[in-house]
Amino acid sequence: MVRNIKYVAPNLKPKDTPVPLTNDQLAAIFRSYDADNDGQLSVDELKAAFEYLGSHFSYYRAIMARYKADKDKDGKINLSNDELSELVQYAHSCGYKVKACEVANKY
Ligand SMILES: [Ca+2]
Ligand SMILES: [Ca+2]
Repeated sequence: MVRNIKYVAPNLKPKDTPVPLTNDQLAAIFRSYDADNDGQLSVDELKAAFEYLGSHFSYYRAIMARYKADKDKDGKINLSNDELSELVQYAHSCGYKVKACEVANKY
């Protein structure tokens, strides 16, 4: 049974097994999606980031992320203060996984 594979072989971890992203990796990913380099993430930029993370509802995620993380309510996520950590926390709670080799290559 596939379900029990972790129990049967706890050390079996092929390189392409999807792994949860760490907060640091998530932060790096979000920073890289600041397309216009203004130090903030707009909803469109958030949407692109969530698409990269594999979200099927990237627009919804972007809106939710802004709702949760945009503390000063200026409509954008500031990448240089704790709005970014709130955003990372939100993304982390969604449980995105990326193939380990992809993350290693990119971030
Ligand atoms: Ca931006
Ligand atoms: Ca803000």
